[in-house]
Amino acid sequence: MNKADTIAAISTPLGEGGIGIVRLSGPDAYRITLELFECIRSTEMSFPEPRRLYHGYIRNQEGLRIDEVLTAFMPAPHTYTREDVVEINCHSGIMTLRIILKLALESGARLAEPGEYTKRAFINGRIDLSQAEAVMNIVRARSEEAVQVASRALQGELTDKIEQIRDDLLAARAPLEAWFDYPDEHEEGAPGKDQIKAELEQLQKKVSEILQGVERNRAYQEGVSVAIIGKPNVGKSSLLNALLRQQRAIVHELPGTTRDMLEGFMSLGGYPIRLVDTAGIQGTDDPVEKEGIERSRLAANQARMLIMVIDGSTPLDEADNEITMLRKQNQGLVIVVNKKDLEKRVPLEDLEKIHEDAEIIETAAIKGEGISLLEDAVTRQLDTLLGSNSESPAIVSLRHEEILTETLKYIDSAMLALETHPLELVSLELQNAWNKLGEITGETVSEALLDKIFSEFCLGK
Ligand SMILES: Nc1nc2c(ncn2[C@@H]2O[C@H](COP(=O)(O)OP(=O)(O)O)[C@@H](O)[C@H]2O)c(=O)[nH]1
Ligand SMILES: [Mg+2]
Repeated sequence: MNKADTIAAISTPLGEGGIGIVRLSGPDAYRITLELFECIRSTEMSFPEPRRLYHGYIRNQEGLRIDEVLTAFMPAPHTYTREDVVEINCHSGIMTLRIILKLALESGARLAEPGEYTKRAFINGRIDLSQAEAVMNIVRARSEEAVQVASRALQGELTDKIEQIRDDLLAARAPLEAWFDYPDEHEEGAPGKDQIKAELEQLQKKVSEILQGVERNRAYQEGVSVAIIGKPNVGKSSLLNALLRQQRAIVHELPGTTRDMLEGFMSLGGYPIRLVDTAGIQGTDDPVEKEGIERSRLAANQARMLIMVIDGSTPLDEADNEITMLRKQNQGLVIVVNKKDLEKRVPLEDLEKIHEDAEIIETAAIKGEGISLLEDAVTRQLDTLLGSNSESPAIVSLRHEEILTETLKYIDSAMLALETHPLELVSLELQNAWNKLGEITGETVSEALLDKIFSEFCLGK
């Protein structure tokens, strides 16, 4: 990346719409824009004043007016990239936007790489790397909670926590290093192991706490998958339809109607949920149905939690019990006793005895009864599974998780070294931890990794 470059890109989605924005950033942003822009009232001496919208036209090389626009000039350093930035608000038509971009490129701008504006914001010190990643997560968020999590990261919440821990790591190392360098000046002898041990324990605790928030935040960001399982004809597809409030799946009195998996998306308690309707699990000779059942098992295996449906109007049998066995350890479970509009043949007490930690809800899926109770139960299960520890800062990326896990390993090694090795090794492990953690904020990160991170951004961001 050449900082002397001026970059340009279309910063709004390409399509027909009210307004589309071509954004320029860099030392030539003003010059290039002024070559293209015919301002209607540019007679003022101070034109262009910072952060004012100017009404005018973009003209091509022949002087032909291409579009009527509003243009804002924002001088460095108080801009997104900390460089001179110009935003040209034009009519959002695919061709208008492309032509204006082309004119900017012909006047000397270079097409921005994906994420290059944000990368410049990072390189010019406006935000750190975790904040830059938060920008991407805001753009990609699929639920309100995901937006909030990312927004907290953008405001520097994670940065603050990480910097705190890095400071603590330095503080823990300082007496060790002082001792190595000037042992003569320390009449009282080597730093006390108990003191260091206490500090290391604190550090372990702080890093672990951040890691705890990981799964929950990831659920907000990427969603959780919930599989509806049960015997044929118990009302799984009806339940999917009732939850999605649309006739997504075919419901039929014939068993084996759902032969393949169907999925739908909904949001519960802020979690984006991928709801999977599966083929009823039962013994069969039909090869298509068999394949469907295999897929049901796979879906059940991959789901974060299960909604197991039972037909409340027929007594439980061996097949119901077998399906229960599909539940894995740590998998959430809500049992739905469906068809409550019919005479009840399944005593709830029996189910409660077998599934102590599951919630049991009665529904009449075809009438939409009990659905909101079911939604509450699913939300509660997810809250429990994912830990409602909202105190922990927003960790949303796998990258952060890996770094924190590595950091924890270094601190663990330091702890081990404290017992068995010379103190030099303790200090070395702490330094490793400090370096590792710096990769989150971007202080100790390689150019190649930066390129990789920013290349995942969308164009124009
Ligand atoms: N009475 C009654 N019938 C239901 C209810 N839910 C589903 N059914 C019926 O049960 C049959 C099977 O439903 P379906 O949703 O296809 O079950 P699936 O095979 O588990 O997906 C259909 O005839 C539905 O109309 C319910 O709550 N009450
Ligand atoms: Mg079905």
